[in-house]
Amino acid sequence: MITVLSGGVGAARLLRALRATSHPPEIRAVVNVGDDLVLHGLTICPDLDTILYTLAGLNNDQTGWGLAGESWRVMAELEAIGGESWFRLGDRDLATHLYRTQRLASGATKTMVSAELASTLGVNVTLLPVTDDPVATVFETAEGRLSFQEYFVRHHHAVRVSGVEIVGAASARATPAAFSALEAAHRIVIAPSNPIISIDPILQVPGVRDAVRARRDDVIAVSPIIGGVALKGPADRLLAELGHDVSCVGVADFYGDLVGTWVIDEADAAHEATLRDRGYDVRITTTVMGRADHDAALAAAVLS
Ligand code: FO1
Repeated sequence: MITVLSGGVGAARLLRALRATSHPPEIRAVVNVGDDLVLHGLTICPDLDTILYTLAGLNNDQTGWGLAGESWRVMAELEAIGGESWFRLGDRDLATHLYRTQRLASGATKTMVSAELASTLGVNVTLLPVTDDPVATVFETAEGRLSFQEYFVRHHHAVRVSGVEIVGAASARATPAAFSALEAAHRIVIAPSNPIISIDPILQVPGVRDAVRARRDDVIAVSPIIGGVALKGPADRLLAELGHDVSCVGVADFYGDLVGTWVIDEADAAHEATLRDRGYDVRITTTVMGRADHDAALAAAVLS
């Protein structure tokens, strides 16, 4: 059994690649919930849903979020009557948020709802929100304090960030299922998700960082930075704005002693020696996913 610390798109694609191998192991994903929001009274969990839709084969691969072949009639009506429409919820996607919100109101946890949705959609990867308690990633920016989705969607992650706070993390409790996924895994994988705003909110939940560090020799991380840039999203800019080196070495330094082995892209082969000097084992392969042969090569590097 392997456990993958997961954010959104990068994690979803890695999980899909791992599951597509000829003898896939049992896979559990411990998922970030710092992006979650309540909008129109609905609880929306973008990273959980991106993984859910991707593994169900229903995702929109162009945007990286939401469902393929979506329609937008509710949003158009909402816009027409002056409602908040900057965060786009497709008609079919809305069903997920309605279902989750109703189940939470009747006493279910996010963990339970994730299992229900995964089962309904035939997803055979166990999706585990790291915590069922509320946590929220907040940005200190030139425009003031912004919630995750205000920064990410409303401002197109184009404002300068001077700090990131995971509100609620210190008092959140990791779920027993998340802890046991970390303890029981024969390998823990850190997905090529944004280290600062996807993986760190998982690690900041008390006990999680220690649980990962305790397994360091079995922790393998895939760099989300390739040749000094992030394939998607603001990871490169955030690393620079918060004083980190924008390279696979900068990401390695950010995680420090949590990781035993780094998987880096062929474009970063020149960094291998530096990573080995820092005490890491290193595997070099293509890390750009989306093509079957690339996915298979990356999955093999992670699982071998
Ligand atoms: N991202 C956007 O750029 N614009 C949107 O309107 C948007 C809506 C949305 C609705 C549901 C959902 O699950 C995700 C959505 N995302 C949207 C993606 C999301 O903002 C981010 O990609 C993740 O939070 C980062 O991992």
